[in-house]
Amino acid sequence: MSRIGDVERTTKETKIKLTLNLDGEGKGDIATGIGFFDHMLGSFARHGFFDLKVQADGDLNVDTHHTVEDVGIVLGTALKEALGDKKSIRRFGSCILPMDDALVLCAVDLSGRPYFSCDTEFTVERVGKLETETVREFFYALSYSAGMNLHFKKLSGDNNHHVIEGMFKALAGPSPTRCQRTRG
Ligand SMILES: [Mn+2]
Repeated sequence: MSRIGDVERTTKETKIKLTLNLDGEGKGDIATGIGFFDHMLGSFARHGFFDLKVQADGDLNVDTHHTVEDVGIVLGTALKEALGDKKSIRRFGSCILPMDDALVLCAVDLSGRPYFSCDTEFTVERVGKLETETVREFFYALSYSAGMNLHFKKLSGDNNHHVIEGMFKALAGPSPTRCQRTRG
């Protein structure tokens, strides 16, 4: 049984096509027009052993907000679709992920009830082209469209690139959203 979500979404602001295979090999094929965001989604795929394909064409002439938020909506929708009836998965997962100076906690419950809590702060306005305030928008959109309870806490860290990357890796990491089947 394949656990794949395949979603297309077009609005006035963005046109997004995304495929998520939960039982992949960690391959990312990602083009959002925002280099740092591609790097983050690639990390998420790699460390979650997901195959993730994203083609996003958004109104980057405005800013990165719509594109980042809408990729969150579409990724959450694809995750929900891929999980199907969620039979035999581990619902709960958590991870404390170190990334050099950054230490990030992520906890997930794939309960079907969306909730989002994010206790991370950033000290720069953007990393690369990505506005740091959109990081919160992305994970909020993801948690609500996937129907999951998602918590982040920054435990330490000064480098904004590392903190954000720590969030994406922690969500992918050891158990959250790996959505492993239980064995035996
Ligand atoms: Mn990096």
